[in-house]
Amino acid sequence: MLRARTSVLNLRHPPPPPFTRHAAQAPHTNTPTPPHQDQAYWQDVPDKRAVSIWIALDEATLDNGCMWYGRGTHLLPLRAHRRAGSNPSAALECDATEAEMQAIPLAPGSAGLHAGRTLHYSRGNSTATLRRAYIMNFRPAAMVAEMRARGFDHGRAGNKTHVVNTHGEHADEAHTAAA
Ligand SMILES: O=C(O)CCC(=O)C(=O)O
Repeated sequence: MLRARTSVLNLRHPPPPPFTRHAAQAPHTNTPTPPHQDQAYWQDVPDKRAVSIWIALDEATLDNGCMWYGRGTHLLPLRAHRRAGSNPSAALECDATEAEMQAIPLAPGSAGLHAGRTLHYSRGNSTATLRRAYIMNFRPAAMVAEMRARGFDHGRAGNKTHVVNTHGEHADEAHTAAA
C-alpha cells in the first residue's frame, strides 16, 4: 500500500475518470489470484504511473481471499512475469511467496491502495460466501491514450473479460471504461 502521490491524483489537474471493475471470488473456488505487479500488463508503455483502490464489498478475510501486499515493492524493479496457464488470457504471475507479503483483511467499505509495481496476490476463497471487491484504477490520461493507440480498448467493445489461471477459471471481471 502507499500514500497517493500527487503526481497521479493531482487535484489541480484532475486525472481522467478511473477504470472500474468488480472482482469476485466465488464460494469454494479456492482459486488464488497469482502474485503479480499490475505494471507487468503494460510494461512497454513509457508512463507507468497508476494507483488502484481496492474496496471490500464483503468482509475480506484470509479464508475468503483478502489481498496481500508486498511492502515497499512499488519502489523495486518489475519482476519477470509469465502467463499462469496456457490460455492467452491467463493472468500474469511472478515468483513470490507469502513471506514477502502482508495479508490485509478488510471490513466491508474499507479499502487498500496499491501502485503499478506493488506486488500483490490473494488466496482463493474456501468459504461458503462470496468475496466481492470494487476496484478503481487511476492512470494518467497520456498513458490511457497511448494504450488506446495500441488498440487496447479498456473494455469498450464488450465489458467483460475472464481471467484464467492454472487452477481453473477465475471469477468474471466486469470492466467499465469510464473515460
Ligand atoms: O481481487 C482480487 O482477488 C485481485 C485483484 C487484483 O489483483 C488487482 O486489483 O490487481
